[in-house]
Amino acid sequence: MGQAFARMKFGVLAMMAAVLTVASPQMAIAQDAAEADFAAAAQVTEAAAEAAPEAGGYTPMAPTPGKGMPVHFDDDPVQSMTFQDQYTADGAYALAMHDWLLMPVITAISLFVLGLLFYVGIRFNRRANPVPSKTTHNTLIEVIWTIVPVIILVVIAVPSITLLARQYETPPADAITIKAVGYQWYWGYEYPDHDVEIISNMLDEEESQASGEPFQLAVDNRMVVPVGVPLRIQTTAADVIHAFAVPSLWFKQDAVPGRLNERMLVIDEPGVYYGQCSELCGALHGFMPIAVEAVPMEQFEAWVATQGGSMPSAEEVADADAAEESESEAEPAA
Ligand SMILES: [Cu+2]
Repeated sequence: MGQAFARMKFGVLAMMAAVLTVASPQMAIAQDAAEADFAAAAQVTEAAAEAAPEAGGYTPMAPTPGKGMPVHFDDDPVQSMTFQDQYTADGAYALAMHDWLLMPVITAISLFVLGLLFYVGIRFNRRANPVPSKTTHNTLIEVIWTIVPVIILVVIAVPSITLLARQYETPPADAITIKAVGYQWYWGYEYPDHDVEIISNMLDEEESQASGEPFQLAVDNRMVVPVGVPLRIQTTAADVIHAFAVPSLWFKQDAVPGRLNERMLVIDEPGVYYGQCSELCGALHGFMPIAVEAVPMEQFEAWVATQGGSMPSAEEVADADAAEESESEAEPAA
């Protein structure tokens, strides 16, 4: 029995190792990307942008193929089945946790249990083992199968709770506020600090092809934000529940009528990041995409100017800081 157990352990370990090396780490929903040739179309857009720069120094950024958008199975089968590349610190943390902790643990446990099933079926069937053992207790095995799962759960819980806490981090007082409002069936973006309000509708197939963007993700007016600084993203809705979700920014938050949800977002690098409404909200739920364009601060200022808004003055920012401080001072008394 001891020998057989040792042999089985070796077999299971070898199988685990084999599968771990081949296993594709991720399974996620692959969205159907547009069929247009992004690369060619993007070049056209860039050329057009260079030829006719808009007043104020802002020109819409051409999306980078494969960045901030789903990848088609035909282009890259593996990438099309995984999470999108991440462009926020939280996203990178979560993706690493998935790739290097959760998938290996899940794979190992599944293979271990599968191996045990095979072992029992082969070694202890009626023919191979006509006189079954009457063992009812084995203290050592019982201690192991209690302690090992506890250790596995603790090992998962620590980074998991860390990630949860990071996602609840409150934005600093000087974060730029953007309120995303879900409507049936489009998004509105309000910038209360800048007096800007835009409405964002999906482009139709010809329009998105012309602008070199993926159809059903491209919009007429993007949510333009500065890169590398904290953003206070607030979500709400005007009619039914929507959800503001951008996979490559690790951001998904319900937009609920009569309620203001808030989460901090810091985007690592400039780019166009696409998302979709992610709460069934009616007939055109699938046709209210989100496009976030992260640009350097000067570009953002130029964009605000083209929208007829203005950057908040130094006093306004100081006022916001002071208000926040007095609020946090008042809190313990209340
Ligand atoms: Cu919706």
